[in-house]
Amino acid sequence: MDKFTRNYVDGFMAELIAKNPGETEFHQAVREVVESVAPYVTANPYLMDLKILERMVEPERVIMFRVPWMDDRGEIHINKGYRVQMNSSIGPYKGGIRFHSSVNLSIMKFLAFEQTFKNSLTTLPMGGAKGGSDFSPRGKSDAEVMRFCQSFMTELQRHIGPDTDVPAGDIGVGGREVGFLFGQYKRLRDEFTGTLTGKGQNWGGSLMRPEATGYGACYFAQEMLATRGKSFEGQTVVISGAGNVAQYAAEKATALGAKVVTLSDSDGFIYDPDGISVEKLGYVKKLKNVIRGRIKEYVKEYPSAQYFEHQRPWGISCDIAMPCATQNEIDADDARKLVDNGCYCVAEGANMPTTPEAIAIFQNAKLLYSPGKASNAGGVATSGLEMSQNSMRLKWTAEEVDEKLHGIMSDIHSACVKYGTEEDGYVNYVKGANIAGFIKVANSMVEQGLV
Ligand code: NDP
Ligand code: 2IT
Repeated sequence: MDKFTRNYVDGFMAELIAKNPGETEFHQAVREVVESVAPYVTANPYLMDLKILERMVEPERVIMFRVPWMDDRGEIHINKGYRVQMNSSIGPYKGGIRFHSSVNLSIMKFLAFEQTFKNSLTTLPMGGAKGGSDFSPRGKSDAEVMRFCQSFMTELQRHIGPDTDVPAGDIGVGGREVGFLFGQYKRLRDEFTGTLTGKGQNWGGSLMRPEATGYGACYFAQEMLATRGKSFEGQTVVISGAGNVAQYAAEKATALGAKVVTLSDSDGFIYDPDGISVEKLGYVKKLKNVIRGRIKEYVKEYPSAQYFEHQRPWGISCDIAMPCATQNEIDADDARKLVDNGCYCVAEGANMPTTPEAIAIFQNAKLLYSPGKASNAGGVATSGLEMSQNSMRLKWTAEEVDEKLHGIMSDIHSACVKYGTEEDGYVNYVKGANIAGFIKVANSMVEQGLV
């Protein structure tokens, strides 16, 4: 990076931090993008004159609201509700809703910012947004979750709509929560539209949407592996998380011939050296989605596996790692362990799971490393396909959706190669994804004037 561009990045980041104090995850996400796109911006000075990057980091709208609800014992609780509508230059706002105790404005803004570039990469017309609450569904009854979702939607419904903003799931928001949210939306607005995605199969949901993020991450990894003449066949895969993304990443990796040996939750991880077979994964799905239990129960069912309390799985030797739980779950020590143990491919299912220091370790070691905004885009892409089906009032077959998903992941990979290939031939997928995602949004903003 030349000196002028370096100064531009440093000045930009200093101003961002001063204007958004304490929002560390947001700073981290912005820095990653700005480092990638700054050479393009300084080479096209009209983008600087028009303050495109400055506009991109200021959300078009932030909605924050009170979510009061009553638990089963009659006690009242107050949670915070958020919707960050980051950028609508290429389509209606689109992005998931997260219910987790850690949710705060910084996390909402980082996720909405990432979503803007991810959605641009999908090639579909979707802007960027994210929402959520510091409510944790963990340990709550179905009735409590329903009352919470109804209260949350009572406020959110005035800010969303099929051509305005279309939420979906994320951590803590799956089929059950989308159902309760949709029911309340429909009741208050008196309209049956595709305003949420990830809906049930009987009421507008797309086939393959539950599978899409995990499957898409594997399709993306397949493309990366192919650049080195490799495939999933016979490879050992370490996966974190045990939720929606992790389950379907494990399912597809296994179907493609790999052996998946770990899954985790926020309490610890399980290591099954024999591999988590289709049958064992069926047990995990029931455990997590129906019984809503903890991953440690796996070792009671399958005693040849081990449970490691309060640890992450990155010390287990593998060929391919797929972080599918949460942000900053791979730090520099974890990255060193992965590299030292022979891991050569990291495909992110989660959003920003790797710290900047860990990314540098992967890239210096020339690993195949893809950022979430590229490799987990299959989820929101299939949400986009659900929106299309809802608008047309028809339903595509699973094969049709899967084929489109596959094509989109392959196109995202090509875009990363186009913009991210370095002089020595190494594909910097971070750079590629950021520049490819940025150009489309930036050009759209230029064309739409100062708004
Ligand atoms: P789920 O709620 O279904 O699963 C989340 C999993 O991650 C759980 O096993 C959970 O464990 C674990 N987890 C959550 N928070 C933490 C934490 N702070 N530390 C350790 N483990 C944690 O969510 P998803 O599978 O939908 O989401 C996983 C990741 O993928 C997130 O980063 C999300 O943003 C991203 N993503 C999701 C998409 C989707 O379509 N759902 C699309 C694209 C990205 P526990 O039960 O203990 O909380
Ligand atoms: O981070 C993500 O891309 C999601 N949680 C999915 C968003 C969506 O609208 O399907």
